[in-house]
Amino acid sequence: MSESGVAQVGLIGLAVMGKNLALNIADHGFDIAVFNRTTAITQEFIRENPNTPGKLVGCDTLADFVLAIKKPRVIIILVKAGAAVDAVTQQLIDAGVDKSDIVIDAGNSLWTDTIRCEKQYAEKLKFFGSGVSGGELGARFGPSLMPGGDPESWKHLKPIWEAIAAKVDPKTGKPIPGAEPGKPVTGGVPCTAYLGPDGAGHYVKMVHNGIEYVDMQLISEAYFLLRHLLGLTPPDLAEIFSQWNLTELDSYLIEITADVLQQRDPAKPRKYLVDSILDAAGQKGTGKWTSTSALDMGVPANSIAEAVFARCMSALKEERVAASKKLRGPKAGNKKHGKKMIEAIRQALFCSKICAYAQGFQLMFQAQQEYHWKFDFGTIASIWRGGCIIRAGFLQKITDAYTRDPKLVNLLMDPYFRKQIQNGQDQWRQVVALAAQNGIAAPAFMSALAYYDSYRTAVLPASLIQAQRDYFGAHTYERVDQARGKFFHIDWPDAKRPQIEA
Ligand code: NBP
Repeated sequence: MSESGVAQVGLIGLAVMGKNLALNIADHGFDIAVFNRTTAITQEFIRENPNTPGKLVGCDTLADFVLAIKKPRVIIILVKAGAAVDAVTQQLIDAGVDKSDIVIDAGNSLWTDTIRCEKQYAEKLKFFGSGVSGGELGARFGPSLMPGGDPESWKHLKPIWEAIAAKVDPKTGKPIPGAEPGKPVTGGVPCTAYLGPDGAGHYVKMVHNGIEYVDMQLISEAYFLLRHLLGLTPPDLAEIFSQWNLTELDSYLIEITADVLQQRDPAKPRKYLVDSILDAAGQKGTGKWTSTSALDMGVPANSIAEAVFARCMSALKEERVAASKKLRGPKAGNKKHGKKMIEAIRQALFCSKICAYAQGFQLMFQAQQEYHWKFDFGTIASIWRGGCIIRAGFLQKITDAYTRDPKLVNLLMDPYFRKQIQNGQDQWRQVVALAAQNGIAAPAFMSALAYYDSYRTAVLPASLIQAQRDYFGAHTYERVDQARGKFFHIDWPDAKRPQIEA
């Protein structure tokens, strides 16, 4: 049962994210009303957490839940993205939420849904969107939070979001570790900032996830090359990734990779778990959304899409097993490479990572024009420095790049990133060539290099594509010696005849 109007905030949806975020909010002294569609889950949650610094008010009905929260109500929804968000929003309206109340969808919703919901429910409540990243532990002890919506609503959410977000050291930009139940981190810069109206926060969260896909793919390709080119074992590799975590590659994903590679299989302790896990990657859709958005807007985010396709390819396990017995390639592996090759793969990973982030930021650059947002890219990179899955020392370098030049069109043009690629590109090319020669699939390394080489090429072969298009479909072409926007067409079959009399 609820007490009337005591809670400063409410939260609906007590699955992995909701439970942990509610405890994080309570740890920061906020009284919070909680509700879950399946009542037993609410009751168990309250039973298991009797002594939180802020009070947890368990509610069995939505009517009780709405009454339990002070007005104007701030209500966070953390349910499955899609239809459930609309269902819960409508139920809140039916239960008495009104126009002065703010409903925050903190799930992984498609940004266009957030734009639609803000409009659709405008007469009934203030609908707001926020990305939350960091998984279970992030939600519990400090996520990265990416809010977007009406700025007035943000004023009500801001104190809660700034309190519960991950914190970074203002001098080093590194995450401040050490939060524990009941003892949150105090001080530091919170990993949250208002990003813009309607779907801006969910768009940024989606791109974060797209980058996460490619970050993970690149790390797994580095692992695979080290294993198959050099014949290294999981514990050797764990050591290498631990060492890499002390370099420019320092990041949460590299850190957990080192941990993963040390893990023995609980069912077969002589084996390493990574060798017992089926090589078929799952996906929930945010990488696909990012790639679809890139295709829709014509932004070349090829490595992000490649990472999604790599998961699709991995899922074709049975077909790949059958093909492996029929389709021939070179014999992989040349264990003579040694330490120099380890460093070359590290450089290839770092250069590819720079290109992947360049694509993600280029995508957001285009989206802000499409949706009339005004992103501060330095701020976006800064709120990803802690709490989220792609957190990395590298993000401080991105913030620095946009501080140097807020109008930077592509990260590759920043002096720091230019220099890093200049330093690493010979080794990057060597690794990509070796992967090809040895028949080892490294699609994200290869597509990142193709992105780099295409982006730095003043004249691409697209002139021939335009000629072909004009030939078969009269699609017209622009000329190098005329202003952009002037289009030409010729009657192509005539071109076979001599144009100039000898
Ligand atoms: P899930 O995405 O697994 O959703 C489960 C929750 O949704 C349960 O509380 C369930 O209630 C509730 N729910 C559903 Br399903 N349909 C409902 C409906 N029609 N009405 C009311 N409640 C409904 O939970 P999650 O993994 O905690 O994720 C929550 C959100 O956060 C999602 O959008 C997810 O994409 C996003 N996210 C997740 C992670 C992660 O690491 N898991 C990270 C970042 C963001 P029930 O108990 O009654 O079934």
